[in-house]
Amino acid sequence: MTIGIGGAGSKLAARLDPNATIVNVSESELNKVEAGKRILAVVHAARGQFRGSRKSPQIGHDAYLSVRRELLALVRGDMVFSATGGGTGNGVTSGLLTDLVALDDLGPHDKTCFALVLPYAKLEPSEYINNTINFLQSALSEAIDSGNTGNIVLFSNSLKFQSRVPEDEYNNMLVDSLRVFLAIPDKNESLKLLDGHIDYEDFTLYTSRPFFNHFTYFDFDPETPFEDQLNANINPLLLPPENPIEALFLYETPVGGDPTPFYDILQHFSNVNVSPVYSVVENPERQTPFVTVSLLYSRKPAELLDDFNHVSEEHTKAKVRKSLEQQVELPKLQVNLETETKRVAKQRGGSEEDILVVLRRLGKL
Ligand SMILES: Nc1nc2c(ncn2[C@@H]2O[C@H](COP(=O)(O)OP(=O)(O)OP(=O)(O)O)[C@@H](O)[C@H]2O)c(=O)[nH]1
Ligand SMILES: [Mg+2]
Repeated sequence: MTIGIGGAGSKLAARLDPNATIVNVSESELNKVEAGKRILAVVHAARGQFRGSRKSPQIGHDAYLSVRRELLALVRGDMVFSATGGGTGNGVTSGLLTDLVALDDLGPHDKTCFALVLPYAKLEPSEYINNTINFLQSALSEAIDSGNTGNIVLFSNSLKFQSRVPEDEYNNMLVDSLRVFLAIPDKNESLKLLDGHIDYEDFTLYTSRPFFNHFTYFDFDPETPFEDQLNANINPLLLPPENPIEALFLYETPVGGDPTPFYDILQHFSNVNVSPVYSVVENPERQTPFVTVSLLYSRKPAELLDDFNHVSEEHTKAKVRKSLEQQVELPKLQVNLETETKRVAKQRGGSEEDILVVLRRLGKL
C-alpha cells in the first residue's frame, strides 16, 4: 500500500494508488482527496484541532505522536510520499524517519521507500526552504546512515515553476514517471524475456537499498554511446544523480529487434565499476528500442544541500545562504536578546523589567 502525508504527499499517493492511506492534521484537506483510508493526526493544543500545520514542522511532529504506532506499522514495505517544505509532511515524515532509525533487523520486504517533493528555492516561500534544509540535514541523513530506509526518490518542483505547469498536470507527470520505473518487474514477467531477468524479488531487493534513486527512460539509439544518451536524458522531474553505487536497467526491443546493444550498457557500467541488475525483453508495442535505467547514489548531507541549492541565479543562492545562516544563529539570537536588553536597560538607568515587558508584548521574547 501507499501512504501520503500532508497536502502534496496525499495527492501524489492517491494518484499512484487508489487504495492509498493519506494522513493530515487538517480534516478538510483530508476530505479533498479520494483515498482508500484517511488518518487524521491530532495536535494537542488548547484551542483544539489545527486546520493545518501553518508550515510548522513542529506542529506536524506533535501530530505525528498521535498516529505514531499506526503509521509505523503501516509503512513497512511500502512507499511514503510527502513534501519537505510544509509543516505536516515534513514534521510527520521526520518523526517516522527518526523512529525507523531505532528499528532492528529490517529485511528487504520491511523497508520503506520515500518519495519526497523538494521546493523550488527561487520562487517558493523561505519557510519551505528552511524546513527542507532542516529535514535534509537531520532526519533524512540520520535515517540513511542507519540503513533502515529503502530507496529515496527526490522529486523536484523546479520544472513545475520554470515551465509554469498546472499543479494537477505536474502531479500526473511525477506519478507517471514513477510508474515507468515501478513497471520494470511487471514487464519482466509479462513480456518475452531475451536476456537477464529482474523478478519481483530482485526488484524488492534493489528498492530496499538505502540510497537515492534517480530513474529515467528514453528511446535508445544503438549507434550513439550509452553514456551520451544517459547524460542527455536525465529525468528533469528529479534531482540530478551522482556517480552510481548500484544500477538497474530494462532494455525493451521491438519484435524481432536486435537485443545485443544491451552489452554496450553493461560495458558503460563496468567502466564505472558498477555491475547492474538487468533484463532484456521483447515488447510488441515498441517501434524502437527503449531503455529504463535507475542509478542508486549516496550523498552526504552537505552535498545534498549543495544539490538542492544548485541554482544559477545569484539571488536564489543568497536566499538559501540567508536561510542557512538564520538557522544556525536563531537560537543564539533569542538568548542574547534578553541579556542584551538587560544590559541596555542598566546602562540607561531604566528598569529592566519595563523593557522586557515591552519586548514580550512585541513578541520579541
Ligand atoms: N508537485 C506538487 N507540489 C506541491 C503540491 N502541493 C504542495 N506542493 C509543494 O509542497 C510544498 C508544501 O507542502 P504541502 O504538502 O503543501 O504542505 P503540508 O505537508 O500539507 O504542510 P502544511 O500545509 O504546512 O500543514 C511546497 O514546496 C509546495 O510547492 C502538489 O500538489 N504538487
Ligand atoms: Mg497542508
